[in-house]
Amino acid sequence: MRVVTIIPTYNEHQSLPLTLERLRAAVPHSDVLVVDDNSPDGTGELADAIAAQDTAVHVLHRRGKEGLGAAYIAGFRWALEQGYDVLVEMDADGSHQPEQLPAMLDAISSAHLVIGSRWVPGGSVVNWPFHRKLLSRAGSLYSRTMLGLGVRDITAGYRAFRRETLESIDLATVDSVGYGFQVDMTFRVAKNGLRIVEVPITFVEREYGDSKMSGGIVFEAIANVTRWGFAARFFALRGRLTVR
Ligand SMILES: Nc1nc2c(ncn2[C@@H]2O[C@H](COP(=O)(O)OP(=O)(O)OP(=O)(O)O)[C@@H](O)[C@H]2O)c(=O)[nH]1
Ligand SMILES: [Mg+2]
Repeated sequence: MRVVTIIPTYNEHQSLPLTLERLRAAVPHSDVLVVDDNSPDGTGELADAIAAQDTAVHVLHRRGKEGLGAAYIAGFRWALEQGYDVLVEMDADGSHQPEQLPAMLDAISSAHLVIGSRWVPGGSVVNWPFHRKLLSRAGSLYSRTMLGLGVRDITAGYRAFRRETLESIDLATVDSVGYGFQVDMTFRVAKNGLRIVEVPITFVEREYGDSKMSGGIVFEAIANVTRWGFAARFFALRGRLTVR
């Protein structure tokens, strides 16, 4: 099983080296792809320097900041072309602990998508204020209800996909930017009738650097989920009417 861990970065020069060091120690058989959006703080150059010392580390440079979703789509395309069997998503900021990846990789042998989940028994969040926890849980609950999915942590960004799962999705039509991207991908995997498994993780809030979370990202997610939810109901209804 050839595994690659894709790490999108924007201004993560303090966090990235620590995350890479931990990842290479915890899961030495996983290659790494850093997808940098031309970070002004030099994260891209730093990633190049690390890649020059370690042949398992690769770097994809993009022209400018286009959001998490676009960075992942570019990373997926690269990794599929390179023939990887399992594609992992991981944040650079230390929130997703590399030491918990082996448990997720164990689970991918019997699932199409594994989600590292904060909101299943055994999962947790360290150092988040009450309002962030509430926003995350409420966002998951709303998305789950609107989209009719059983997933508890639908916005989670720590994931492992089998290559067939991504091949079953038309990546060219995925244009969500922030958390909406994670919800969008989950919904598409579920609609394709594939198996999603949640593995508990301990999510640790970043120590260094700034969050890229914004009101716009939250709004995009809520608006999209509402639209998708109503569209799914409309098509289901129309399907029933046609049958009659
Ligand atoms: N390439 C690229 N990476 C991004 C972009 N936006 C965010 N990222 C990266 O995606 C990961 C998650 O972003 P974060 O800013 O940590 O978002 P978050 O986890 O919702 O927020 P906090 O953890 O509270 O800071 C990090 O590795 C970021 O550097 C982007 O536009 N392009
Ligand atoms: Mg983060």
